[in-house]
Amino acid sequence: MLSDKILNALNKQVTLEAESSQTYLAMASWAETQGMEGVADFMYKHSDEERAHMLKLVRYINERGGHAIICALRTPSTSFGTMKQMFKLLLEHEVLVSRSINNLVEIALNEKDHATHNFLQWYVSEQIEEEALARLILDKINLIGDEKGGGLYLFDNDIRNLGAKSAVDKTL
Ligand code: OFO
Repeated sequence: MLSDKILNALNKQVTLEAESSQTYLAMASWAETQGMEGVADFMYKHSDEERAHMLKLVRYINERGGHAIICALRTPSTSFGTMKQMFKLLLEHEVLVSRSINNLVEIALNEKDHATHNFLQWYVSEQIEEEALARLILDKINLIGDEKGGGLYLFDNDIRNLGAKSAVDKTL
């Protein structure tokens, strides 16, 4: 059985992962309208991944005798300025998610819920990867400089491959 404290915290994480998926879907759609097909592909995949993170939590909560609650979500922005601004937002969001996961781990420890603590380790590793990937992308954007012309075209292609590569990595 899950304690009320753990159940509430896990349900908050369900909403946060769903909001991540929704936000990244909005970013994908915006990038597509900017002609950035590689970035759009990458963000569509990223949005799917966040939905998978949410589902994993939903299934775990119910398996442990709790009730996973599906809530209404905040409406994400419709445009994101420049690619650099968009990926900066993405990194900030991932840092926020990491903080939330760390907080959950702490609650699980305080409640002596070792099963949940063990379950959350997957999210701890995932957050290391997600933050590193967002930082890598920002480094690439900084290398382009003014975000105009050929550099942006190459960046778009590069990100598409990065998405494909990270999807392969995750099956290993
Ligand atoms: Fe679910 O890892 Fe990103 O937010």
